[in-house]
Amino acid sequence: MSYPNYVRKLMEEVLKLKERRKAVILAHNYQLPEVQDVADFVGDSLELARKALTVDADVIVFAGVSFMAEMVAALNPDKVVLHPDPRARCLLADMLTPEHVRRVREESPNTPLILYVNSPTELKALADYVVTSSSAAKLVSKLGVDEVILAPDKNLADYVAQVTGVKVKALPKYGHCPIHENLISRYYVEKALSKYPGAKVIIHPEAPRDARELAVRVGSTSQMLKAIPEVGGGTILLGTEEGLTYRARKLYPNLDIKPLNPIAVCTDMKKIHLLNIKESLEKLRPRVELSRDVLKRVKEVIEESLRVIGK
Ligand code: CIZ
Repeated sequence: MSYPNYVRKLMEEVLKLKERRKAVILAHNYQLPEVQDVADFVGDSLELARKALTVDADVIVFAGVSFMAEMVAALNPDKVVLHPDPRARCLLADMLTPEHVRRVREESPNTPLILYVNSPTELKALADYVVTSSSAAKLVSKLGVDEVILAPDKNLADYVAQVTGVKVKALPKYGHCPIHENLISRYYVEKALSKYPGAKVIIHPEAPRDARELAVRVGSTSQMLKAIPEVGGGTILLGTEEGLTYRARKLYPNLDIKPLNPIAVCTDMKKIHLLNIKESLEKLRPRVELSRDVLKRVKEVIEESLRVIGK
């Protein structure tokens, strides 16, 4: 991508500072193109948290929303994890409250409580398992139970129930990502298909069922990227936050890849940009600071979840 001079200069400054600080930058698939381009690794939250385990650096700058930076901190307790703007939160994660968890534990003490990674870190510490959109169905199948509780995304809960045949209770009943619920809805899928007849839709499981029905593949951002060369050419429409399209076009420059809805923009993801990344590298602030006990418990829950999933 060719950037204006102002952006190019900032990119160079960030890269120099990164070297001086011996830091790595991890960027989520939904980040701005220029942030993806200065990052050492780009991926989904789990890929990035695992990548952090293998990097030879004392400082990690996390470009994404807060629960993701906290997951990296939980899995890497000895590293300094910087989150350039802690106001970059997740509306879906914030739909789950301690009261929801307390009540469901009282009402259904023996039903496994599974938290989607898009959830508050303190509440992950109270869950039985933590999943991503790529691992949710696999974990539920492997548990071998008739019923689970999945929080906080009702669409992911519905998708997991559809794929596994297990009863999946959504907690809370209304939890959703406003970008996927409203802007990757059936209306926008039909609108895109009328503009690009015959295009193949690859969609995220946070989208509602009636939108998913029009897709050839459903998956997490990393699964969507993998599916692109497998769906048979022609125009491919990515039904998720628009940032994934930049990554996809970089990976597959010869394919015709478009965002299903170009206005599906997560403004929280876009709160991270070159200026605040540069500032955080200069000041080594803001750091992810959560109680050691919470981070330790979250690490245990994530490790147990990975053990069950069998990776
Ligand atoms: O786990 C992630 O990174 C999220 C929130 C979505 C995805 O599918 O990658």
